[in-house]
Amino acid sequence: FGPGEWLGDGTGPRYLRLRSRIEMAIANGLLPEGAPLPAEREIANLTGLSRVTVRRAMQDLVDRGIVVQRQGSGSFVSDAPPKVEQSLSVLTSFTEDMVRRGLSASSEWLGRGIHMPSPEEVMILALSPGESVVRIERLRRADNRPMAIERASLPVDVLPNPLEVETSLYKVLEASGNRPVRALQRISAINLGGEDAEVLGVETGAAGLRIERTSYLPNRRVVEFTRSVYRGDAYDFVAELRLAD
Ligand code: 16G
Repeated sequence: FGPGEWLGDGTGPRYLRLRSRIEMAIANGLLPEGAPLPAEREIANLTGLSRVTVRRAMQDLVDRGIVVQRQGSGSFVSDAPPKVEQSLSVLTSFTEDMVRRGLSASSEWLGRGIHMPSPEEVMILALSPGESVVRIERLRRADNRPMAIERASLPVDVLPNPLEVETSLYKVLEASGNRPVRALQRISAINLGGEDAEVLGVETGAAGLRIERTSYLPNRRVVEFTRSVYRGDAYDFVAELRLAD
């Protein structure tokens, strides 16, 4: 861009206009993956914007994973795809989340079948004696990029035929009136190890998130207990906070 063209003709806060200008330059290949960005000071000189405005635009790009900053060597256009932002306050399915973002969801089966439950499954799913459990284990992909491994356990009567699940588990549950309406989720930090790291395509020890979701029907019956591991570099979980009443 020449001087003065950095902001475009739009309105709105200057840092947002600068940010979208940089995003556009990245999107149309003017700034390719891995390309260095000028130093903040240089951008400020070029554009006549204040350092504060430039820093704010850059910080936004860094927060979104679009730009990476390397200590001592400056800022670069990230060569990793941007993170997926996932809301923590709505109960949606993986497929719905991806479709909403214009990404295509797909799954690779790692296992599915009907089993004798473990003591943990009996407890969490509140199974009656002798009741079986359905386990489905999938690698979830967004636009072919591995995002998470999900291991779900369900009481067999809510999902009598696990082979019915094509891409979306919640779609099948919905069709039989068993879609969960409430869920509790616990998120913890982990280092991805062994097979999980390999399946997700990351180095052993890479950062990940473990998420456990227990989902309920309106009558408070547990429909699903899912333990997932997410790639730490693929997801940002976002929650809206309000003042307590
Ligand atoms: C989400 C849920 C998972 C659920 C799945 C259904 C988390 C951490 N997990 O990935 O518990 O089974 O959605 O998605 O959000 P599906 O309908 O696409 O199979």
